Amino acid sequence: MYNLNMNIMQEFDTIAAIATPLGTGGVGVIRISGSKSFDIAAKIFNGKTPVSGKISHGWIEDNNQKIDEVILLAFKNPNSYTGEDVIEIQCHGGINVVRNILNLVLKNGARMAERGEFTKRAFLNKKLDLSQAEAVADLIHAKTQKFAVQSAKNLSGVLADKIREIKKILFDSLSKIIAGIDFPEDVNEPEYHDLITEFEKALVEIDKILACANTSDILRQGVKVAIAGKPNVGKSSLFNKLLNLNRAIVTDIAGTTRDVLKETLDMGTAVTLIDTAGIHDTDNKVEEIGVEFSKQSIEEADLILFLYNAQTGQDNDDRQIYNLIKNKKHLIIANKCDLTANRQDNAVYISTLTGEGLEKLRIKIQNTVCSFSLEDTEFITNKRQQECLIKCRESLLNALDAAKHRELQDLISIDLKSALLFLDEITGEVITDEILNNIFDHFCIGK
Ligand SMILES: Nc1nc2c(ncn2[C@@H]2O[C@H](COP(=O)(O)OP(=O)(O)OP(=O)(O)O)[C@@H](O)[C@H]2O)c(=O)[nH]1
Ligand SMILES: [Mg+2]
Repeated sequence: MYNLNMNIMQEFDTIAAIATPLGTGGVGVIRISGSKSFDIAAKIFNGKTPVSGKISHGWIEDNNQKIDEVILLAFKNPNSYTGEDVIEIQCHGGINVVRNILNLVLKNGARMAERGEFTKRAFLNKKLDLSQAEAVADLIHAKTQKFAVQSAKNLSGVLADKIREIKKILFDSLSKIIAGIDFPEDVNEPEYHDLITEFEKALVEIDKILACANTSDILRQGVKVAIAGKPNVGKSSLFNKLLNLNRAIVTDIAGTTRDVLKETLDMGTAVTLIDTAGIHDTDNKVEEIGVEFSKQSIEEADLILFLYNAQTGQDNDDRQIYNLIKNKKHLIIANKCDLTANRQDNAVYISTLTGEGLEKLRIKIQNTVCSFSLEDTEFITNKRQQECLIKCRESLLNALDAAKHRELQDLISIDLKSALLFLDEITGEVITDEILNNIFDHFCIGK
C-alpha cells in the first residue's frame, strides 16, 4: 500500500525508452529518466554540455563512431515530466537510428522502461495525481476528437479538483466531529442538521460526476452499431462502404460472413461498427455458431441497422429478424434499391453498389449516434473511478442516515472516514500495488 502523504521524492534506477512510434518519421525521441541520465548523456553525446531547461545540439557517438546528429533536451529534477533528471534525445526518425541510440543508452547504464513507467514515476513523484495519469493514457488512446478534448480536461485536473472539493466538505465535517469527541469540554459537537446539509451537498457533487458515467463509457468505448439481417442482403457490403475500406469479404454466396467483425469509426462520437453473420436456420455447425454470435451482438448493440433486400421486399424470415430487434433502437434499411424502382415503406433505400442513399443513411446514423452523447460531459471517468465513487456514495449515505437518526457521532465518523478513503483512491493518495500496476500496464512503452 502506498501512502503518498510522505513528502519524499522516490529513488529509482535510470530508465530509457523510445518515446515516438517505431517507424519512419521526421524525428524520433529517446527518453531517459533517473539519476544517471546526465552521466549517460555525457558519455554518448558530443556537443555542448547539457544544461537544464536548455537545448543542446551535437552528435551521438559510440566510441567516436558517429551515430546521428541530434538535439538534446535536458531537465533537472524536479522540473521534468517524471520529477527526476530527464534527458530527451531528438534524432532522425529512422527505425534503426532510434534503436541504435536506445541500445547505446542501455549499454551505458540505463534499463529498458516498462509500460507507463515514466508516467508511473511522475505519479509517485507527485507530478500528477492518479486521475491525471489515467488521463494521459486516455489522451494517447483517444479514438475521437471529442474524447481527446475531454481527456485533456482531466489531464489539466478537472476531475481531481472536483474530488478535492468533495473531500474538503467531508474532511471539514470529520474534523468538527473529532474535535467534539476529543475535546468535549471546549468544543461542542457539530449540529446534526449541519452535518446533514454538508453530506447532502457532497452527495449532489458525487451524483453530478456519476451522471456523466454513461456518456463517459460511450465516449470511451464508442456506440455499438450492429448491421443485422438475412444472409446475402448486403450487410458486409454496407459495412465496407461505411468504413470506406474493403474489410469484410463480400460474395454472392449466402452465409459468407461467419465471424463477427468490428471496426471503429469516428462520427463525432466513436462508433464500433459490427458486421454479423446473416441470421437464418442452418444445419451447418460453423454457420450456426456465427448466427449465435450475431444474436449476441444484436443484444449488446446500442443501435441496429436492420437490412433487407429492396427487390424482394420483406418475407417471413426478415420479419422474424425484425421481431428480434424491434424493441431496440434501430434503422430499417432496404438495400439493392438499384434493382427496383419500388419505394413504399418507411425504410431508408440504399444501394451499396451504386452508392444511392448512402450519404442520407450516414447522416441518419450520425444523428442517432450523437443523440447518445449530445450533452457535453463535464466529467470523464473510467470504471475504476466510477466504482470508487459508488462505494464512497454508499458510505456517505450510511453517514447521512446515521446523522438523520441522531446516532453517536463517533459512528458517523467511521462512515465518513471510509467515504474519504474511496475518494483518496481516485486521486491515488492511498493505493495498492495491484491497482497501480493494473493502471500503468495499459500504457505504451515510452510514456
Ligand atoms: N445489385 C446489388 N447487389 C448488391 C448490393 N449490395 C450487395 N450486393 C451483392 O449482394 C451479394 C451479397 O453481399 P454481402 O455484402 O456479402 O451480403 P451479406 O449480407 O454480408 O451476406 P452474408 O455474409 O452471407 O450474410 C454480393 O454479391 C454483393 O455484391 C447492392 O446494393 N446492389
Ligand atoms: Mg456478410
